[in-house]
Amino acid sequence: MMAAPPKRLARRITSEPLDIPTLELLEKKVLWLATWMIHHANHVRPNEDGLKVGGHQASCASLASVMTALFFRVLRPEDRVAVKPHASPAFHAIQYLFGKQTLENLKNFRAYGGAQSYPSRTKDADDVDFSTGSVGLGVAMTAFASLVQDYLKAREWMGGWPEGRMVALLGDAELDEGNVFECLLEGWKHGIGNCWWVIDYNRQSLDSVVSDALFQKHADVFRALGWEVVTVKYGKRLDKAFEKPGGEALKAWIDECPNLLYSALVFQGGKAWRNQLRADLADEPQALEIVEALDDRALHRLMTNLGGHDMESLVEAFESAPAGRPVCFIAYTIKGNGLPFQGHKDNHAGLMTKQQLERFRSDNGIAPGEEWEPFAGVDGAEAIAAKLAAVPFNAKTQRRLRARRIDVPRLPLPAIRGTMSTQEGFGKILDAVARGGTELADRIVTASPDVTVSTNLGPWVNRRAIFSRSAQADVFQERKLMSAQRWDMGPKGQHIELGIAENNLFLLLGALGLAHSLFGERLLPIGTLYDPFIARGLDSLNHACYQDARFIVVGTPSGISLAPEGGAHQSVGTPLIGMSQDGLAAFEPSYVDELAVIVEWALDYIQREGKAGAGDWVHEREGGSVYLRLSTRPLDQPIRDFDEETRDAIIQGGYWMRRPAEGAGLAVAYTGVVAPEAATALGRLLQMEPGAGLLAVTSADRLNAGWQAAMKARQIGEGDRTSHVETLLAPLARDARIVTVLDGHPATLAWLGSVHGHRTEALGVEHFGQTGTIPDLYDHHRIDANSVFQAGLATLPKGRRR
Ligand SMILES: Cc1ncc(C[n+]2csc(CCOP(=O)(O)OP(=O)(O)O)c2C)c(N)n1
Ligand SMILES: [Mg+2]
Repeated sequence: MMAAPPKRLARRITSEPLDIPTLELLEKKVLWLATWMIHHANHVRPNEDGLKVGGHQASCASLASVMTALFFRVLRPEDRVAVKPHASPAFHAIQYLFGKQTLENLKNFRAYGGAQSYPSRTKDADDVDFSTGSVGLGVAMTAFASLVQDYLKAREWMGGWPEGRMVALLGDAELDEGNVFECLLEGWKHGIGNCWWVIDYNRQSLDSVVSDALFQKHADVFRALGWEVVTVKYGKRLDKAFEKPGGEALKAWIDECPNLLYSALVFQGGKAWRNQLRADLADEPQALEIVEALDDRALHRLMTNLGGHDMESLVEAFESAPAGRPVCFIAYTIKGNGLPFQGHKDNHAGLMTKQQLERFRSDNGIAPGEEWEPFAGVDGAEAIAAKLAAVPFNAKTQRRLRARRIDVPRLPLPAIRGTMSTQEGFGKILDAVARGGTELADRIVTASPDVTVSTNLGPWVNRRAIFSRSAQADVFQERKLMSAQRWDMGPKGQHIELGIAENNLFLLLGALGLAHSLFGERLLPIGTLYDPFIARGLDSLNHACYQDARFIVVGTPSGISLAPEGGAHQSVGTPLIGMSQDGLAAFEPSYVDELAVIVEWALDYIQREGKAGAGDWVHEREGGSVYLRLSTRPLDQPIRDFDEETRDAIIQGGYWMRRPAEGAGLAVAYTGVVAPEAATALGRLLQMEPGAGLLAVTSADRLNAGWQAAMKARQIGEGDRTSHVETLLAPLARDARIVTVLDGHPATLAWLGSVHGHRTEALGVEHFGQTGTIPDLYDHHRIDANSVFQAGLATLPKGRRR
């Protein structure tokens, strides 16, 4: 009989925490449900495509005790948790027991629309705080979420939402990811307050067993960086055994046992333990007495009684941990604990066979057909269900918060004399906002990985100061030493200065960009970095977007237009990253007035309720993050006032700088800093094609996305919408030619020819690493005015060339 998940009873925080026996019972249920969920997906559900479905029974088993202790007893609703990605089934099982996950989703684990393979904020229906999947990133997010909480607390902005612990449950192999240590350093610099990392120390990764002494090094690193380290190594049964005569020798044996040997013995069980211990402890008769007093089953139970599987030890460790400072728990665990492949070095993707599962089911006292029943085989199920409804973590129905929208007034255009670059313009726009004293200005937080000054955030920082939990004056200013930068630091500062690690910028933007949802307070995060180094933090950027975090990232300088700065700093592919990154609207304006329109829109766009999830392609996203690709190349700025239509066109991705005549045979389309080259070339081409047009593409990304969405909608008969780019290119003749150019990969704009089937010559940068002046490099890569002209000429029928 299939039963619904436990009914929700009246919610209140009980003063009586769940006792150890109840927790042990729940732990079994979590392990059973997680194991069964994976088994069902792989062996029971019809398989339509012949692919292995997968899932990680061993990794779930490793963390089942820790997760039970935390979710059912220790955690509070305000605590936010990043769960080890491949423990997703254990997480969904817990949510199911809480009544926050449906049976249907569990049955559809890893299937379309079902519970996700790795916990997902955006795709899962249950209460995921941080998405995980790419190991190491969810972990680091908790450190930055903790920093964000400190930032909000310093402003007394935490409203009615209590301060919580930012908790990561991580696999030990996640500590091989460098980004984890990058974030530890940053966390130390900022003195993060309330962060817990619980390491599932099963000494196994995907491929094998990890080196023995590594962990001592890790513990040292944590301590050196201000963390309290709590090791939960032995369970209570082992603790007791160690107190007996001979216990010390037994303890020494365990402590010295190499990881590989311990794993093998765990897998082999009682007899193997006995043989090994008889051989190794031959000189320790008292220790052997402890061993010989137990039968094989009891000996195995004792030798595998690690702290990470001992409910009492875990609860004790969690409940006696210090408050208000970061704590790292090293919980010794066994990968696959309690399952047939426990300890086996190859168990990472191992799945139990049907026979093994049958046996496990009957060992758990579950009758066939009652596999999904939350409390099958348990006496007093009603009473346990009632207790679950009163578990603190389950006490608030709504943990996903909302925040008020911050009004975005019209941004004034900075005073422009002569030439200016978009990067400089950006600094001036932000400076004007800082001066304005609006609520908008107060809610902006900036961050930069050691390129604050060189990306023009200096003026903003001078006005809005640097965030630090304690106040510190700028000594250079105090001593009246000449400096353009005034770097006051204090709790009210609005710029978070990071070390160079770009991963940290994106992880911080991710955490800042979730403040509305995690803490109920709206922040408007803006991060700057050199455009080429987006690649360094790309996985973290993707991770932030996947969580639907909201922020503006400014990549500057970009392309080859930083010329003498040299090849190692050039970015070629970032426009394509901007186009392909889901959840990120990419813009590359040429002029500062366009930029002002985009920044104003972006500050609102990052606040809009998104429509993440299925159907993204049909309905254009309503909100998301924004990427601005800017430049240090100064350009003559046009003097003009945009009408509303042009402002809207800039946001949709493009407008005509020179409108083509009806039936024109040629258009030049450009993006970003090569606007003057495109304009000069067009001037020459006009002699041959007087009706030719000049198209400014401010966002290839949005232009393309609008086109894709309109095409797909038409294909499935959802209206006859025409996209912006289709409208823009409509005046061109059927056989017109398009020349595209940008300081970036030519594929960014080459697709424009597909919109109405126009032959297109796409210019751009395909090669990396050449220094020189702008004329040298534009000529070298064929994006100078002459090259654009020649490309245009090449498209014209022979008789029309002059
Ligand atoms: C960035 C990244 N690289 C590789 C993987 C593939 N992968 C998934 S889990 C895993 C090993 C995990 O070991 P550990 O963190 O110790 O967890 P355990 O399974 O032992 O609980 C690997 C390599 C991944 N998910 N993310
Ligand atoms: Mg591991």
